[in-house]
Amino acid sequence: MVTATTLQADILRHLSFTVGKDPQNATLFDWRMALSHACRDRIMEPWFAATRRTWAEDRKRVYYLSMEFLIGRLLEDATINLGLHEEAEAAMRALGQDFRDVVGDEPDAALGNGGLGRLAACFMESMATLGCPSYGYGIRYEHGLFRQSFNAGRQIEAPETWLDHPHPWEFDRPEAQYVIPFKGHVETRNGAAVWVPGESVFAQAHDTPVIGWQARWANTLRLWSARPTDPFDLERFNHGDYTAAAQPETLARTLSRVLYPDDTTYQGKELRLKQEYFLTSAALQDILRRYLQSHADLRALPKHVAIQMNDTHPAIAGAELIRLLVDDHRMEFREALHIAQRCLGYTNHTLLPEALERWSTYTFGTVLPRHMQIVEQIDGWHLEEHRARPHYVGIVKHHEVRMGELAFITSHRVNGVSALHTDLVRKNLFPELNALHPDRIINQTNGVTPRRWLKMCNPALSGLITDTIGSGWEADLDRLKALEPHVTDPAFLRAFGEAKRTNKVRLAAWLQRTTGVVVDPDALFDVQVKRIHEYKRQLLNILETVARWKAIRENPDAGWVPRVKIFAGKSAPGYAVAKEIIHLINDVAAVVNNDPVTGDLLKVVYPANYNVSMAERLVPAADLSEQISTAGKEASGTGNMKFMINGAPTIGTLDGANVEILQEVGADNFFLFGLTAEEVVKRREDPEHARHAIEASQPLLDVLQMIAEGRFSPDEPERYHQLVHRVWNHDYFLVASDFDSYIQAQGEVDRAFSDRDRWLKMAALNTARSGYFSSDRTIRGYMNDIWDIDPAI
Ligand code: 26V
Repeated sequence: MVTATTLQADILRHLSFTVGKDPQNATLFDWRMALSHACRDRIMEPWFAATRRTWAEDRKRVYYLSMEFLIGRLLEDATINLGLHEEAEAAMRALGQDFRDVVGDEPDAALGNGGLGRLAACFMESMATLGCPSYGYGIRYEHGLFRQSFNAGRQIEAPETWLDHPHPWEFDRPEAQYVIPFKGHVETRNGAAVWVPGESVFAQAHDTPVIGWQARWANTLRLWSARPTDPFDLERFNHGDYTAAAQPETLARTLSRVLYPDDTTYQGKELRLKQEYFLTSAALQDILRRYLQSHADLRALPKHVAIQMNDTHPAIAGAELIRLLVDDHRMEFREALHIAQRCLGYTNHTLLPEALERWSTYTFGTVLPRHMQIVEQIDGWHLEEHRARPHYVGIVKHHEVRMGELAFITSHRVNGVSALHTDLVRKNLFPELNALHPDRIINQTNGVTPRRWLKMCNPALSGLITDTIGSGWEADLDRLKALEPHVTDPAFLRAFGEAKRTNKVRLAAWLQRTTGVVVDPDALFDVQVKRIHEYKRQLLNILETVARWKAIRENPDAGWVPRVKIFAGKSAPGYAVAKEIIHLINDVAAVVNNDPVTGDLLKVVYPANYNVSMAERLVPAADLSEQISTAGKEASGTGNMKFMINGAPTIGTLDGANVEILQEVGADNFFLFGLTAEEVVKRREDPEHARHAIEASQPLLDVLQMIAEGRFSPDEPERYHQLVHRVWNHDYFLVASDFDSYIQAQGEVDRAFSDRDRWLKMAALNTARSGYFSSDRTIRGYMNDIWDIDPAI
């Protein structure tokens, strides 16, 4: 039994003996380290026990390969899953510290760009909760996603430095170290291929335990850092060539230095390919070493090992596993390929053509000469197996290696991340491969962990839920259904509204501290937070904001519902159009927020540096969830699920998992608008679609004119000429065509919100019907349909 008193003693012990500080002089950081170590101690026993059981029962393990893990903070999450949250709060209070300040001192581990990386983090937590023996494999980037600030409304990027201070959650594993070769050439010796690398680095492991709900199981997140194989070329140094002498160290230091911050356009950079191979090769060497510790026959590998590729970033895994089996273990190529296929699964996360990875055969063949041969061999084999296949199907085409095709052909399952997306993967992305392998593509709709995204981030609502239906929903989110009978109970609705208001008051105070803008907690909090991308259409939202501003000014006494428009998100540093949209939002905010006519009826806020921790503040305080991508473009979305769980109805298009959200919650509790994916394709056939839509909509004409005239950029009236020109002439994402439908849906939102009981009922039904979107359900799907693993608990 852990009580606040024993925990307090542990904290003080760690403060003295681990941190080396007297309580008299301890800083916030010192207290955080002491508390983190006291919690970490309690993870060790379940962690060792899970590992021991996996070995003893010779259980199959999942290896989740991902270039990104967007973890966020770990301390509070650990206290929640250890069942120590109240004790930790009490202990810190007794020690004269504010628990919120202490957990808030932890920097986010921002080792990811957005949805794909955050999904990997939710999956790790769900696998630990379900007792699915697994390892996450990733890169221990020294610098995660850049820090965003605004200068006169423009995005500025600064390096992120999460490892500046000691990171209490990881264990260095100097004994787990592998050589990762690159470049060089391939020789044939005794009929066998021998890769003679031109350079190499070591991959060294750092392990972070991942504790599941109620500490019943724990897994490992193993992140690799690069180190030089030869620290220093002494001979070159002695000859006076100082730069060349440091070369081995330079390669190693750059390899795991920084996360690529562009998740929108694939660029074909050699360093990125090296990072991908670095992760994949280290992981596979580690997997085979572990397997061979207790098994002799590599042919049984698929019975014991499932390897999941998170998008194509680790798609070299198929070729690498074949290389290890053939070159190091003397297996025949076809047998090796068959084993690789049965081990591997591939998850696709995007249909956007500009984000699909294809390496020039030159870059690929230079960095990975042996893999180039193996890829051609795989391609040749596949052609031979399917002689009837169209000639244009294949991995290597037009001097490019297509990583999607490589991943597909080397896997036994390929999955999309929502029902609609999977459909489009079948029809548009891999139609020929799907025809050849009709059972390979399956759906696994994304989910999010309810421990972090409800229990932890929304104590007000989770308290009410537990008071109403008891506990147990944390690990069985479908139980939220039991809330449904209560949504007609005025007392419950009042309590639901109070919980939301508590969160909104807290957010309002924070917004004032960070942005200086004062907002009314009783206004409708309308939230769009995610990476800035044209297809996500933050532009549509800000155009509606301008239209609303104009309409309020023209008729201030028309009984408007006060709104706070909240935007947050980063643009890829080189994505000029997205940066322009950020600038416009900030410019509109500056004008609107200072307008005495509209006053509290409309505010626009854009707190800088959106990350996991900011999402944990925004999501519980949202009234309305903006999920307004051009239909057919958002693979799934996971933010949409977080808002739904926390009782925010969606205004959205029929895109990604919105389709399933609508299905679960019902049309009365969802503000649907816009063209469908099929209509989008149709609409683009009219080359004048934007012009036609604009000319048919006076509000849109007015808004575009105001922006073009410099109403929001008086210091530089032409600032948005290009942006407006693009809406008129190159509106690929159909902002103009969906504008009127969006305005109408926003009007519906106003009407619904002004009827408080109606709104609260909608909000509560969103929570009650959100059970499907737990990542526990998603992981069960992967375990059944892809990994063939039974839970250990
Ligand atoms: C792509 C690239 C391209 C090359 C360089 C670096 C880089 C890094 C990340 C990506 C991933 C883009 C794909 C992605 O994040 N997809 C999102 O995945 C979510 C989880 O499945 C899903 O909810 C979102 O709808 C989808 O956009």
